[in-house]
Amino acid sequence: MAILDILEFPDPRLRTKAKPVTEFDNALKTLVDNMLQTMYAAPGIGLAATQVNVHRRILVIDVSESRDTPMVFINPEIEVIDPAEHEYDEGCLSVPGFYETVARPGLVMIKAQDVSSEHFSLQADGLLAVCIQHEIDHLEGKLFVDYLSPLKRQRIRKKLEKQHRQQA
Ligand code: GNR
Ligand code: NI
Repeated sequence: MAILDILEFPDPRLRTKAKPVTEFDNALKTLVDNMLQTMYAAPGIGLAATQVNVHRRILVIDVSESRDTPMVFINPEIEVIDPAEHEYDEGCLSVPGFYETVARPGLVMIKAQDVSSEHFSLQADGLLAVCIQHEIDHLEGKLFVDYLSPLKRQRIRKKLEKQHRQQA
């Protein structure tokens, strides 16, 4: 297994729209294992393939307290069940160190495939609903900072660009 590098805002590669997975092969299983290891090591509650510069529709999530309930979503589709929005203080491994309130629908239905291509569906509320929507946004090239005011987004961008310059 391997820990993968995570792209950070404002890296333009985070704006890539991911393509559907068509081959459910061993390379997919290895990528999913590496994404899970990367998510747990970070630590994070979710990771989209986009964040590790793989532009395919793959998500991993674990919102359990005990960190022992990995969930994998391939080619996820989302349907809003209850559009009433819930606010949550969101963070992102691609926007390290920043947390801001984002409002999203509180109840959604997810249809996806597992690593063996089996179809499944799942209703999600609470933190799982927040996380799934945050991750599906990544596959569309969208980040939680896009929901903030341009001023807040620019402040975050400048701070991260400065950090990246100092690391270089
Ligand atoms: O680890 C993460 N925590 C988190 C907290 C609130 C809302 C969303 C998230 S997802 C984030 C991991 C990540 O960046 N996934 O894309
Ligand atoms: Ni994120």
